Amino acid sequence: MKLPTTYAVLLACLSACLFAVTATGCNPAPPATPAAAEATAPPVHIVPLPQSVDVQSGELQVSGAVALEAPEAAPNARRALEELLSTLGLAQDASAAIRIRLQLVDDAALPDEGYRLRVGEGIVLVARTDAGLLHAVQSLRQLLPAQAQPQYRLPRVAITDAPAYSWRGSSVDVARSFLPVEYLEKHIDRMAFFKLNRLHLHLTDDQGWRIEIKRYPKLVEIGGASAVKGGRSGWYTQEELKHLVAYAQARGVTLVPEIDMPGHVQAMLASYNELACDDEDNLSTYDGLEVGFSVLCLSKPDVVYPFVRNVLEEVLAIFPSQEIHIGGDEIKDPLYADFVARTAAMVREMGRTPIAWEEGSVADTGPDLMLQLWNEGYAIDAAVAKGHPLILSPCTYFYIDHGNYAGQPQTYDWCRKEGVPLQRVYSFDPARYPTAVGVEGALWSELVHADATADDRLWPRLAAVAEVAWTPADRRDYAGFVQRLGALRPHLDAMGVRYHPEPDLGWGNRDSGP
Ligand code: TNX
Repeated sequence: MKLPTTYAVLLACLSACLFAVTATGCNPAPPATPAAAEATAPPVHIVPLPQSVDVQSGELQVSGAVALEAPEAAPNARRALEELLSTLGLAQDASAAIRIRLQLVDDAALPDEGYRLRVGEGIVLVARTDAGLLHAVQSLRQLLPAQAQPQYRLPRVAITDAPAYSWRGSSVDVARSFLPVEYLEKHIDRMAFFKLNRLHLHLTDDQGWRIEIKRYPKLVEIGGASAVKGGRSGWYTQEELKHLVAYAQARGVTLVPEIDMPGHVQAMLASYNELACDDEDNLSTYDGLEVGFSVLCLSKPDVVYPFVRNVLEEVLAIFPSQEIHIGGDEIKDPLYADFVARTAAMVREMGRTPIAWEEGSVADTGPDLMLQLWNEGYAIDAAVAKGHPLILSPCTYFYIDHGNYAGQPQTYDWCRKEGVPLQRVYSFDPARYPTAVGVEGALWSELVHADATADDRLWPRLAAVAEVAWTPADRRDYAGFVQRLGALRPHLDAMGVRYHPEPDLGWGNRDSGP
């Protein structure tokens, strides 16, 4: 159909404006290039929003095969790119007209995880590290469709990007209810798609112990067989965990183990009764929902500390993560502060950096102890003044065991009765805390007993966690986020994610969820 000229110009302007809005995350900006050329270019939808996206005129068409150039020193990015090409049915052929080049450069202007991505006559991905290149590949993946097509059209674009925060985390509680290795692999893939880089495994709690410790086999024989009522029991062998560590590493994700102590230890006490005080008569496994009732007998240091050291030695031999979480939440005990200080020192002696939940701030430790904030009401100012780095998981924003909406079945609301909807997660600004290293969305599993339920609670909210951690608040806006994330739905579908059908994204209505 031939449109009258004025309409055609108007339409071209409109789509160019829309496109500019998409590319910049809804910051109204004048189109940089002639409207007519942009009107035909495919849009840029990247989550988390990159530092800068410079859309140029025209597009790059790709079909059949591409020539791939990749340095030996970036094996993970190469593997990710090859996987992407194979998903899209693009062959590798050194003589193909379109070249994709992965390039490592020694450029001090690029932060560790930073990258540049240029789509012009070919595609060039540049970074200082394999991790940076991995992020570049994920951005390229988001510029392309989720599934194979006869031909691909890419916008000509120059992206420069780097994260605001180094800790972009997801924590999963596998202790209350177990998650199988296959689920965690999928979860790591999905995290990597959104450039999340820390998977914190809450491996132990009252209701279960999930990590094989060879020196203390009863921990999994007894503690591994237990779970919250209705939840899944089970445990990971050391081999499985080493496999997961490598799987995650290849995708730019670090697994951070947590052994929660000195409270939240009923599974531990039930397995090795000597860890309890002698007058303690409640030594069976536990499948209820209460917290704060069990504690290691800190007045028996000769029993407790060697046990803790032996466990940590095995944990550290599995997990190369620099940071190791020692728990420390929700327990009142006169020797609590002493326990945190001694255990943190133990981790430090072993060459790692301890993390404790925020209550650990009462311990007399150096400022290198990282604290994970979960309760905004907690007096954290002194710890901040002392310089403790903070991982931010305030429950009113990041406890995604809370509902996607108020009253969602099988969710907690003790921290926020309106639940923690997508927009709420997105509205957090980590810059409120000067020593923040990043943020982490926490999925507790008292009420999350199946993979599909975990998917519903994690997604799409973790995409908001990713953008909060990656993109500074002054560049973010919810409308732009919703538009970009909404467009990535086919990618989530292709990854098999059973996400919450979030109405804000146009993905469904409240009744269509599980
Ligand atoms: C608080 S936050 C807990 C967990 C629970 C969670 C439920 C924190 C460090 N402890 O033990 O699972 O609330 O929302």
